Parts: sequence; structure tokens; C-alpha cells
Amino acid sequence: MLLAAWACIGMAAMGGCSRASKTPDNSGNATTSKLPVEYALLLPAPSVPGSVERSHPSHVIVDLEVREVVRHLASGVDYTFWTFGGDVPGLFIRVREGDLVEIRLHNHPSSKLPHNIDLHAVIGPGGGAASTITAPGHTSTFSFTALHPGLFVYHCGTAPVPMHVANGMYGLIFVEPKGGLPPVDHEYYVMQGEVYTAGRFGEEGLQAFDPDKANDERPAYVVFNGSVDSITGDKALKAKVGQTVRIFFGNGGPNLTSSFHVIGEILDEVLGDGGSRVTERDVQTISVAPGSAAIVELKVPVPGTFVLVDHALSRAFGKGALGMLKVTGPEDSGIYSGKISDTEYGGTASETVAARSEARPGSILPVAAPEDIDQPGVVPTLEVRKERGRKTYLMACFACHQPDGRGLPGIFPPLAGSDFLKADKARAIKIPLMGLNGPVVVNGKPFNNIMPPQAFTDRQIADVLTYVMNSWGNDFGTVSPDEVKQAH
Ligand code: HEC
Ligand SMILES: [Cu+2]
Repeated sequence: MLLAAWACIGMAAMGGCSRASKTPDNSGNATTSKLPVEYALLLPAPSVPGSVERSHPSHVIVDLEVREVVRHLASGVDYTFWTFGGDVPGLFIRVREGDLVEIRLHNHPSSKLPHNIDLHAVIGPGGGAASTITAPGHTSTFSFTALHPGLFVYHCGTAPVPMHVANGMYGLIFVEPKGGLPPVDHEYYVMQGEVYTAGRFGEEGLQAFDPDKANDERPAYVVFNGSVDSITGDKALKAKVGQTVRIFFGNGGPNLTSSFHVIGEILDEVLGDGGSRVTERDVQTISVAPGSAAIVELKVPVPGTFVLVDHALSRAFGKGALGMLKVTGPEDSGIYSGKISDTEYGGTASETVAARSEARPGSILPVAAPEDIDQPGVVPTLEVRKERGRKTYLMACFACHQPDGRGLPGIFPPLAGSDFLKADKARAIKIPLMGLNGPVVVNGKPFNNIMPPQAFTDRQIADVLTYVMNSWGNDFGTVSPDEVKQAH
């Protein structure tokens, strides 16, 4: 406070102390701009201060207090964090492009160490670090003009820098572009960082910093917003179906690049690397370097819990880099059906896929090959008819009755060796034509399911039945196109 008093005396001669008395921590920074003065609203994650609702630059005063505090890191685990504003990440700062930003860095008297601040939004030595090295119980002030819009990381730049950053000294400053960003329903602040505890992940008690692990870039924890459970459960980010969500995502590091991903979502727009314009659309995972940030926007059309992760997944599921976005509202089964069924599986899917591609190489819709069309006056042999029938079988029937004709127990009856098929040819012809439902017994086993009618020509039905009745050991006779015609 001694410095401030001196400055006040010095400035009194210039009429500068009247404002200082209104702003008790004014340390005498000579920001004599003509701009309207206002104080920045600073908020802890996951909150974000509202957009800057003005069309002119202002002189914005940012009062940021450094505190060294013991905070919760994980269940039963505490850690001595060094913070900008008492929170990890540091308080979110939001200004407007062109603003004159006055940073007042107050280092609480209870701190043990000096700290400073490097804001990536600053153009000037150390991003401000050179002007803000601040002993405990002191305040440093400097100002800069926010020349570039975008989302920028700020962090402590006091040696050893990796230690100050790993201990929680990072945050985000958003320099809103002059025109602002399009309105959204929710804005959230999420920032990733590593914690290098002496104990392994989950080891209880107050944990010490491990400089060797930090040097080796082997954090015990990688977390969002300063602890493993900061945005999970009741503290999850929230939205309603149909709403738009903007996440200001930063990576404090100090060492690991984040592969930020929202499980079950696609990012509609990404303003990458902290920039102020859309760099990508329809994105699954973004890379956010330590000391960088990105703005992501997503719409949530269906309800559920969407999990935010670093997709370097050991960090998400073994070190804490996991958060949640809980979306409530009506289901939309057209977009996401939920689980439709759980059926027995005999293990023939890959044969099925192979059979399918054999049946229709390179095309989606089956096209009749020349040999599939009967030439007038030529009676096809049984082999030709079976081959044509096999192709039809592999287009439709196999999906239920399986490529080997053995069906699926309790669901799709077998055609191979079927006493039901063998017993009544007239009835068998009607099944593909009209479909079949209700209880039937095949080889002593009951089935009560639905087979839809199969949309094939009479000749195709004749051939597929002929194939089925003469395959897998079946020897049940043949079916002619005329017989199918009469069955209609
Ligand atoms: C969507 C699944 C499905 C498809 C595709 C399908 N079936 Fe079926 N099929 C069934 C079901 C289910 C039953 C038993 C219906 C019941 O329980 O009443 C059945 C029964 C049968 C039966 C009588 C029971 C038996 O095992 O002998 C025959 C014959 C048959 N299907 C032939 C065919 C032929 C030929 C095709 C292709 C043209 C075909 N099915 C396509 C589901 C299917
Ligand atoms: Cu520091």
C-alpha cells in the first residue's frame, strides 16, 4: 500500500487522486484516457459474463486478486492452488475490441510468492508479465488496448512458470469482436489443466506438487475447471432440447494438447485457436494447444447427458478430464431412436455383409443381370434357377433367416430342414407373397413373429423358393412362376 500512497501524493498535484479515492486499490497508473470508465464483471467458471452491450470503446478496469488457496481437487484430495480470483481457472474477463483494459493485479498479503500476469490478448513485453511482477501485499497496474478480437488465455509468468501454471494460474479473457457474436441460449466457460501431485490419482489428503512429474509431463490429474467433478452430476452444464450452447474452451496446460470432444454431439461451429471467426463447421474433435483456446457452438436436438472429454481418453477416464452437458426435453426418435431391441446373435454378421456385397457388387439397388431374364422358349435349368434364387435370397431373406438358412432361435424360424416348409407347398408360396404372422411351429419350436410380404416378381419368388427348397440339404421340389401367379 506504500506504493499506492506515494503515487496518490504524486498525482494529487495533477488532480489525479479524487478518482483514486473512489478506487481504493488504484496504484497510480497514469491511464488518463478520455474513455468512459467501467469495471469488468469477472465470473468464475463455468459462468461467463454477458456480452458487451455497447458500440464504443471504454476504459475497462479489471481487478484481479491472486490468492494461494487450498481447494478440492478430487474426492478426499486437496491441493494448494495458486489462483486468479480464488478459483481455477481464473475469473473470466470479457471486454470489447478496442477497449483500453486496465489490469490491476492484487497479490493478497497472505500469499507466499510473487506473481504476475501474461495475457495473450496483450501486445507488449511478456503480455503484461514484464509490468506486473507483484510481491505479496502489493498491486501492479498496467493497461493495454485490445487490438485483436478473440478468446485468449492468460496465465502467470513468474518463474518457475510451469509450476505457477500447473498450480492453477490460468484463465480466459474474451475480446469480443466489435459486432459481437450471434446470440445463443447458454454460454459456458470450461478450461483444461494438469495437476502434478506427488500422490497418484485419487490418493487422499493434501497433495504436494511434484516437480519431476511436471518436468516429465506426467500429470496425475488432467481436469476441467480445477477439479475432477467440477462439471459433473448436479454441477453439469445444462441446456434444453433445441437450444444453442457456446463453450469458451481454454487449455491452461501447462504441457498437454487437449483433444476436446463432446461425446454424442457434433460441434456446429468452431472458432479455432481463439480467433474471432468460424474456422470449421461440423466438427467432432478439436485440438487445443496449451496456451490456446477455442469457441465451440453446438445445438442439442435430443435429450441426454453429453460427456465432455479430452479424447486422449486415459485423461478422461483415468485422470479426470471429464464433464457433462445435461440436456432435458422431449425425445426425437427420428434423430435418435434409443435402443430398439436386444436380440440373440449367432455370429454371422460378417458372412451376411460378405453375402450382401456379393449379391450386389458396387451398387445399392439390385439390377437384373441379363441371365436373370428368361429368354423366350428357353426353359432354365434347376441350377440356373437356384443361382438366380440365391441372389434374391441374399438381397432379402438372409437378413432374417440367415445366410445358412438356420434362422435365429425364437425369432426367425429355420428354412434349412424346415418341416413347415416341406409340409405344404401351396402355403409356402403364399408366405413371401403375403407375409406371415401369428404363432407357427417349425421343427417342434414355436415362433410368433412377423414376416412382411416380399416385393419381388413372380419369377423371383419362384426362384427364391426353389433355391430355399433345394439348399442346405433340403429336397422339397421346385416352384414355377405360374404356380406363384395362381397363388395371388
Ligand atoms: C424381416 C424378416 C424376414 C424376412 C426378410 C423374410 N422372412 Fe420369412 N419369416 C420371418 C418370420 C418372423 C417368420 C415366422 C413368422 C411367424 O412367426 O408367424 C418367417 C417365416 C417364413 C417361412 C415359414 C416358416 C419356415 O421356417 O419354414 C418361410 C418359408 C419363409 N419365412 C420364407 C422366406 C423367404 C423365402 C424370404 C425371402 C424372400 C423370407 N422368408 C424373408 C421373417 C422374415
Ligand atoms: Cu504465479
